[in-house]
Amino acid sequence: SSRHLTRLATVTAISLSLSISASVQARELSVSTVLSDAFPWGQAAEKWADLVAERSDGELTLRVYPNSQLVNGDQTREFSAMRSGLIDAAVGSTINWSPQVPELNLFSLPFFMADVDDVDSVTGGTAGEMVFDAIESRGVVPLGWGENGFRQLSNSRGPIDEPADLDGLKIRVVGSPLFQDTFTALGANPTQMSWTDAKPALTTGAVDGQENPLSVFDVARIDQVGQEYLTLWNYMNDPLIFAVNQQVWNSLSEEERTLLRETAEEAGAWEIEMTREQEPERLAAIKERGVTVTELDEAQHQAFVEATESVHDEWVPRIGSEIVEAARVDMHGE
Ligand code: X2X
Repeated sequence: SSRHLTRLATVTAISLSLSISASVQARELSVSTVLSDAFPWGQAAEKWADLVAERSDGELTLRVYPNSQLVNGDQTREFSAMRSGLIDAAVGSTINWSPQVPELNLFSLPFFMADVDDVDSVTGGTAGEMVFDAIESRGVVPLGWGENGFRQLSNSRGPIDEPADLDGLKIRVVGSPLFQDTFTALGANPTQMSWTDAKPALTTGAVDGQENPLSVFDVARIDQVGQEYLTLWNYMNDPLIFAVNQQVWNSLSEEERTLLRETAEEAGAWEIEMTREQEPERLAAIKERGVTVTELDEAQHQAFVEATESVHDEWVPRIGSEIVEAARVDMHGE
């Protein structure tokens, strides 16, 4: 009957408008990462997305865009893109954001943090708070920490256990000026390039070496592009930071903010633990594939420390001596 049809139309209209308003309310945020979920880094972002989807009943979702694709492969533009709102959020490396947030160079100071206890003392201490304030003052809201890991040195030429071994070696470094200075101080010939360009450059032999955490070396099979020598020198740790654009943050409800922060902290803690737990197996796998692994004794370590002291002289003022001092106190006490 026509009455029946009218009712049907009304019901349809109501359910249509309900689903439209639901889809307007359900919000998807883009999350940028440099590495995919083949790596702990990408897995950290996916974990964050899973936790958010679960606990928001799908009302708020995160969509992860790996391989720096939202910044056309240029990872040093990730922070600017997040600040300007081109991307909503990111799980990013302190190295890649340091061109815009100089305080983040704290973590790249060579041989400043010796082990994971030092890292945790800094990220969980006063210096960590100061670093988060520095990020926030530049229009991005930091939520939690993750970890890419301690960065180790590999090359195709031979074992490296003293600075002289780096003499004239072409080393791919990330696009952050501090790394240029560190490898220049060591007598190497550093070349800045994105991760996207790094593997081809290693493959063709355009560069002799690179530096990255064990997880990256292992998953990306860096040994298969001729990097047969690996020096474990723990010269710096590369923390990851979960963060959101300020305007996006302001537009969220109090409940959504709490959800995003708690899930970022949880995903970060989960990824840090996993990354650290996996390192021994990764090292064993790398050795198994025939890579010559060099460890430094105390005197050899000291020679690298001394060779890079000029980098501290140059960079502590740019980072801010207050933050560097706070980090020292966080690690070693007053
Ligand atoms: O480019 C690198 O070496 C990487 C993947 O480790 C970073 O993004 C810092």
